[in-house]
Amino acid sequence: MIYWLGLGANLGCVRETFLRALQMMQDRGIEVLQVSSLYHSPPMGPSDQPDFTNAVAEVSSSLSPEMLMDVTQEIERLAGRKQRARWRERELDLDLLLAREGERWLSIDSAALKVPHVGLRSRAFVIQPLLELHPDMCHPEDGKRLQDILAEPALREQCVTRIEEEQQWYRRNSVPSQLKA
Ligand code: PH2
Ligand code: MG
Ligand code: MG
Repeated sequence: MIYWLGLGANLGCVRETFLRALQMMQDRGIEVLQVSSLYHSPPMGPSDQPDFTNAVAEVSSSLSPEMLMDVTQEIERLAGRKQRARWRERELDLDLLLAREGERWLSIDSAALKVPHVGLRSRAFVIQPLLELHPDMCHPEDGKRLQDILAEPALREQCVTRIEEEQQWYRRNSVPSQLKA
């Protein structure tokens, strides 16, 4: 199964937190295939909190979506995430955005988990990094091109800016999976 995960945080040293989170995934057998650049954006929701840094990771795993969520929640805890209201500050937020098995997109609509992520359509800070990995990606639910969704006025005004290229923040600082073990 291929999964796309949204990484987000606005507390602590976010770059280090993201690097450690991706390393913890690899340590748990989740193969990190591709990672986007880092992006900055003003907080969606209450504005009395720091700007967020976001990125997207494409990973491969034999885990079910539910089991993958257990792992990402464990990693959020290990990153020191505290319980706060929705839309508030985060030490680390790992969101399951999309999942695909072969040619088939996964669709889950349970109380605990919704895939595709319900915010995918309205959040420029996840669409922009996704498009960096897959410029032609479409929303599985209606086939709309993510590029066209990003061009909508409500998304364009979210002011997402690329702050560090993938080679700079990730490739230079991560341990290649083939060198480990
Ligand atoms: N996450 C939130 C609330 N607001 N805003 C941006 N720009 N990026 C995020 O990841 C984000 C947010 C968590 O509740
Ligand atoms: Mg989130
Ligand atoms: Mg979340």
